[in-house]
Amino acid sequence: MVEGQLVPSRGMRNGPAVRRRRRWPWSRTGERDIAGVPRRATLLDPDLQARFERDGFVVVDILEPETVAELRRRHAQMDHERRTEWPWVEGFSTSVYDPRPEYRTAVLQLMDQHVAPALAGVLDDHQVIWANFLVKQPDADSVPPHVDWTFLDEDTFSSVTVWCPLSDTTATNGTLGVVRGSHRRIDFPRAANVPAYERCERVVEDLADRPVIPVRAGQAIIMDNRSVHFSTPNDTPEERVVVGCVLAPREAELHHYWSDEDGTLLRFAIDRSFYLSYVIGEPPAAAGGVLHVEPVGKAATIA
Ligand SMILES: O=C(O)CCC(=O)C(=O)O
Repeated sequence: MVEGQLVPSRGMRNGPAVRRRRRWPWSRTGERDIAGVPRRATLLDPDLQARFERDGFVVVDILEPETVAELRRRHAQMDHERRTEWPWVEGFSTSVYDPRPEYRTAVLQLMDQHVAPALAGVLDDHQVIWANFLVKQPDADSVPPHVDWTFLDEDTFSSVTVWCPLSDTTATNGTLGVVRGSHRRIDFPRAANVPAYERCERVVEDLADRPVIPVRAGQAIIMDNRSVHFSTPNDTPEERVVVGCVLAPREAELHHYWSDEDGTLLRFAIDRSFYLSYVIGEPPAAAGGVLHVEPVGKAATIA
């Protein structure tokens, strides 16, 4: 299959996914982590899993047109007054940084209701842990190459971003691009308060294959969170709205990394409620949803 081609999901073609008997969860195509341990599989389809392991992303058709229309309608009805705008990317905003827990809960419920069921036929027993609308206003800037935070133990598991636009996206209105294979180079924890742009660029500077991926409304780029990615400017008069969820294997412990004042890198074990109330950018110690915390080294040398 070629990127951008439709890949029918089992959930879509055969009705709601039937919960299957648990089976050996490890990758059937054999990606191994740096220590040589096989990784837990992400996708149900072995061909897609092999492509995902090789490239760090796949493109899959996940949402029916009615679901896309419903998500557009619901998005238009919400009060996005306090979503975060980024001074370094003019015209780009993200809903998950909105400080209101009730707003974030409403977005998570929307994704649980409309996106998670579609993904149940594509991903191998995953849950949504981060639910986000990513918006590019007309004339918005590009988002420079970067890598997402670490959400779990990446020696064993992959977490994924599911980037699913609610209208067709191309290079002219802010589609996503990925540095192919970069996920195999990114082997360090990414803390929320330790910028890693330069380190990421350095680690992948010789990787020239950086496809800018056109995506139809309802298709999704499913991307390993270790992948370096970016998006193009929106040079059109239309707002670009994308569903951007992070999903993790259901059994995986969830992590959030933070560098404390003396530069110690802390690993917080959290539950799914953490990202509903945690004020992103504040020290996470007092946030709801923290299960325990452990120092794992010096941020400067690890992150
Ligand atoms: O939606 C976009 O334009 C970029 C999204 C992105 O890079 C991210 O969420 O990390």
